[in-house]
Amino acid sequence: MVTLEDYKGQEPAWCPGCGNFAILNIIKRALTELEIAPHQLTIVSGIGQGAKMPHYMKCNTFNGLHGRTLPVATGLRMANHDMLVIAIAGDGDCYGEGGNHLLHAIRRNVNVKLFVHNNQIYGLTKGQASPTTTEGTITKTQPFGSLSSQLNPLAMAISLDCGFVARGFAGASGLPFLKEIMKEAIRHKGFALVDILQNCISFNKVNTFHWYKDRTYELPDDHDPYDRISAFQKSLEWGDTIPTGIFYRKDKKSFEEKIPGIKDTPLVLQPFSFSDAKMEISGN
Ligand SMILES: Cc1ncc(C[n+]2csc(CCOP(=O)(O)OP(=O)(O)O)c2C)c(N)n1
Ligand SMILES: [Mg+2]
Repeated sequence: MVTLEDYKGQEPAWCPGCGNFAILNIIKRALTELEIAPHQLTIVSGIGQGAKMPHYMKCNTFNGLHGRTLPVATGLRMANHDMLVIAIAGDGDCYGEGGNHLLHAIRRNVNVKLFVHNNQIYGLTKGQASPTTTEGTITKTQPFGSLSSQLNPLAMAISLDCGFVARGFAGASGLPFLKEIMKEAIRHKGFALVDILQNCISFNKVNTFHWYKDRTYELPDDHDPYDRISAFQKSLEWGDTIPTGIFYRKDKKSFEEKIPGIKDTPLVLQPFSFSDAKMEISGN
C-alpha cells in the first residue's frame, strides 16, 4: 500500500498561509489513492515558488529552468512512457516564458499532466504581473497598472483542442474536488491541463484566498465536458463567479502512440549496444 509518508520530502519553505501547501498535500493524496508509488512518478518543474514542489516530495524529480518545464517533461515521457510525468509550473513559468512550449505540447498531445499553480502573479521574484494578472493591477514594476490583457488559459487550451482542460481551487472547500480532478487528469491518456487557483499571501493582495473562495463554484453535473462549444462558453466565465471542474475532454492518440519507434516498447526498455551506435566520419 502506498502511503503519504512514502512521499515525504523536505520541509517546505513557503510563506505561512500560501496556497502551495494545500496543492502539495492534495497531490500526495491523489497519488496515494491511485496507488502510484514514488518510483513510478517523475515530477518536473522550472523556477518559481510553486516550482519548488520537487524538493518537497520524495520521488523522481527534475527541477530545471524557468519556462522550460514542458520540454523536459516531454523528453522524459518520450524516453520512458511507463513513467507518470507530472509537470508543475507557475502561471509565469508556463503561460509567460514557457507559453510557446505549452502551445506545442498541447498540439502534440504529449502524455504529461500539467498542474499550474496559478496565483496570478510572479511570486518568487516578489510580485510582478504575470500573464494571468488582471489588466490594470498595480504592482511594483507596473505602477500604472498592468497594461496587458489577462490570459485565459482554459479558453486557449480548448481552442487548441487540448484533450483535458480543468480548473481547481486550492482552498479547503475546493480540495476534495481538486483531488478528483487531479486523479482524472492522471488517468487521462494524453496531455492534461489543470489550472489551480491559489493565493499568494505575500505578493497578490487582490486575488486573495477569500477572493477565490467567494467566487469559485463547481460545474454542475449536467455540464458535458465532451461538448466543446459549451466548454468554451464556460471557460469565458470569470468575474463574480468562477467555475471549477473538468471543462473539456477529448479522447485522441497521444504523442508516444504516434511514434512508430517507441509506441510498443518504451525507449528505456529497448536493447542497446555501443556497436549499434556507429559513428560515421565523413572523410575527404
Ligand atoms: C530564464 C529565466 N527567466 C526569468 C527568471 C526570473 N524568474 C524566476 S521565477 C519567475 C516568475 C515566477 O512566477 P511563477 O512562475 O508564476 O511562479 P510563482 O513564484 O508565482 O509560484 C521569474 C520571472 C529566471 N529565473 N530564469
Ligand atoms: Mg505565479
